[in-house]
Amino acid sequence: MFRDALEQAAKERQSRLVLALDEPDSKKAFSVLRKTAKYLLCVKLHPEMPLIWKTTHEKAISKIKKHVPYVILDAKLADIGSSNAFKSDYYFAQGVDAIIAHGFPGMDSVKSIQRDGKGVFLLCAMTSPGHLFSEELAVKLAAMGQQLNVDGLVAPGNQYELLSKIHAAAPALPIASPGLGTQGGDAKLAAQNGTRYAIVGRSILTAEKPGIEARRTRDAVNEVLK
Ligand code: O7E
Repeated sequence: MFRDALEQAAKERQSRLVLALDEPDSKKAFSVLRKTAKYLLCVKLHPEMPLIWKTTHEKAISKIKKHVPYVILDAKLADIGSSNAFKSDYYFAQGVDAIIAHGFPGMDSVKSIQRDGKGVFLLCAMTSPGHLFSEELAVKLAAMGQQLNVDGLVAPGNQYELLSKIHAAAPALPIASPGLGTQGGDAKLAAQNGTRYAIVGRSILTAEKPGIEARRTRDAVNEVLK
């Protein structure tokens, strides 16, 4: 499973840090990637980013993979099964290793993204203020993820109580968390509450020394999870 490959890579690279490559200037984006790659596990990419960089998905993904082993696509797929299926077919064919999906359209929609050797992360709640994911819904989504045996969950690294409830609802699944740094979450506290992979964008992308910031975040997570 992709889940096992990611965990193996985390051990080999001694990093559980996922860079959210949310930089519209491709030169800047790849400069940060070069400076931080040795501290990263992998990259999370929005599907629009290659278009913003005026390139193709295939080219952008293969360029990123010169630095890190995996690209997780933050497509947040939330459609009926047949549409989720053709979207994920396309993205996996471009070199994407895993896709992030919403669970509220139901189990069949998520199932239609699952492929041998490719990953699916299920989003259980969001980091944004005023989000509409109640604790009840978040826990239900986590249980759905466990039932579907997805590769991991996405849960907010800036809401520790909700994060730990999501973790308790699906203890077998690794959690990837955004919401760290700029959105107020602390990597070490998040890791203590269930985060296994830290997703970080702006606090690294805008740092004067992105390598130092990436190393600091990587070390904070590694202090909790060896
Ligand atoms: O705040 P930053 O700059 O560290 O970036 C966080 C990234 O995580 C950014 O790409 C944003 O789109 C994403 N994200 C959240 O910030 N909050 C969420 O609840 C969910 C995501 C996300 O990545 O969803 C799938 C993992």
